[in-house]
Formats: sequence, structure tokens, C-alpha cells
Amino acid sequence: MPDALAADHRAAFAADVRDGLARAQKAIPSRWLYDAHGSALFEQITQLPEYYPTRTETAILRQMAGTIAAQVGRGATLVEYGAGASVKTRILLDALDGLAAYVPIDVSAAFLHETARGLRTDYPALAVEPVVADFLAPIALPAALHGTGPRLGFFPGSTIGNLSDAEIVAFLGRARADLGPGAQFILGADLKKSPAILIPAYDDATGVTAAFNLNLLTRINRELAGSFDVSAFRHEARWNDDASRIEMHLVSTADQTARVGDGLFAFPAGETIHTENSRKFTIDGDLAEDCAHAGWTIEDRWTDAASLFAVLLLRAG
Ligand code: AVJ
Repeated sequence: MPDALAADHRAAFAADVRDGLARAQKAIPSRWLYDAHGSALFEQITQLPEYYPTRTETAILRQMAGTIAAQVGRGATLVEYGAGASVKTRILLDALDGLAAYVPIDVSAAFLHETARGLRTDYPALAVEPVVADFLAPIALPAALHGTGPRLGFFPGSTIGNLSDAEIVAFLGRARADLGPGAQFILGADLKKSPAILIPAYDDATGVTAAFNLNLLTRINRELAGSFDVSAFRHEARWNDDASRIEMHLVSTADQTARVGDGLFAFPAGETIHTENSRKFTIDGDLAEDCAHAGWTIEDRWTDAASLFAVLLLRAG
């Protein structure tokens, strides 16, 4: 990241932490979980036996790839929001006929350019046009998008579950405007299910998710001159039934204070910092409503046999 951008990024992190720790319910936005170590830990999470979303969505995509390709048609431009060089992306790249271009969008320039390099080697005929951007903010898409072929958005992983309804409508509405009339969009959404399945998925036996959550405090210590005693906090995954979401919290295990820069914050024993929401959807509930408000209709939907996860195909109305 260039210095000016890195400085902006750090200032935004500092402001989110300062504001978030001043609230009655302390909270830090989940985007800050993903520094290099956090991203590596998330990759490990996706391999855990308890964490069903990644392998379930991947299996659905693999099974439905031919159907998706037929419904999209030839010569499409694939635009991935929050892109990775993931197995899931490659399933679509392999299945779609005569793809015109692949446009991965990500905030991490280094990660994006590494991804692009790998894909150009493996798909020499494919135009790979990365865009460095936060996909929750307005994005200037490359000229490739102004071609005549179908445009297909892709937002896998149920990352949409991190967002509020207002944020989902804003994101999907902007994607609809950027991708244009007639565009399609493949959206991965984790489905509501028993807490007996959900809690272990977010609090695994080997403690990888705990390390992922606690790494936020390590990051604050390193990047924002923090003084957190990381060993005096523990990870907690909670099911909030009213909001139909898993919440991650960091629970203070002692009466303590911590400094962040020149701010001082008190943490009575038992008080928590709320670090992530992971919403679990019913397709015909909030999600269908959000899609409709953003100008998309649900053209098709596919789930696994146990209805753990859904892949939706949307069409711009
Ligand atoms: C990357 C947001 C989809 O909510 O399941 C995994 C993040 N947090 N384990 C999710 C996460 C804890 C993940 N998303």
C-alpha cells in the first residue's frame, strides 16, 4: 500500500477503535479482523471440520456450474467483490463459456496483484482487470465492463452476512447500477439453522476462531500503540436469535484498563467488545426484501441437501 493510503487506512482504524470503545456496548467493525495474520487465520477457519460454509458453498457451485454457465451465456464479464484467488472463483472461470474478462475488486493491492498474476498464468486467454477499492464505497469499473456481453457479479462466502439491511441494499443497489441493466449476480448466503451447528462453527475445538478474534487486540497493540493484555480477554460466539445472527465478542476476564494511543478505556470483568455479526438468512425473508429494494429479482436458488447454505442467482430488474 502506498504511504498516503496506508496512513489513511491507519487513521480510519484508529477512529473506528476510538469511537467503538467509547460506546455503551463496545464494538469494532469486523473489517479490521483482516490484517495479514487475520486473513491467514480466516483461511485456516475455512478448512475446519466445524466450519461448514466454505465447503458447502464450494460443493453447490461445483454441482451447479454448468447450469449457471447456461443461464449466463457466452462472453460474460465476471466482477468479484472482495476478490480472492479462491477455489470458488476458479469453478466459475472454468465453467463460463468464452469469458470476456474477470474483474476482481479488493482493498489489498498486493493481494490483488498476486491473484491477477496467478490467474493470468493459468488462464492466458482471459483479460484480468483488477480494481483496488473498498467494494462498500463507489467503484470506478474498468472499460471492459462497457463491452456488450453479459455482466455477472459474484459475492460468495456469505460476506453479505456481515452487513446490516441498509448496507446490503446500498451495496447491491450500487452493484446493480455499476453492472447495468440485465446484469446477473451470484450471491452466497448462509442459512438460519440450529445453534448446535452454528456455535461450534464460530467457536471451534482447536481455537482457530478464538485466535482470529483475539488477533484484533494484537493488531491494535501493534498498529495503534495499544496496551491490551491479550491474555486477559477470551473469545465468545453468541447466537442472537432476535437478529438471527452469530455475534463474536471479546470478553474481559478481569477488571482492567487499556490504552489505545492517548485514549484510556476501562473494561470491567465480563464486559465485551462486539467484533463481528454473521447473519443467517431465510431466503424469502430479509434477503429477498433487500434484493428487491436494490433492484434485483431472485432468478434461481440452489442449496445443499441439508439446507445449510444457499447460492442465489439474481437478475437486475
Ligand atoms: C468471512 C464474514 C463470511 O461470517 O462466517 C468466520 C467470517 N468469522 N468465522 C463468517 C468468520 C468467524 C465469515 N465471513
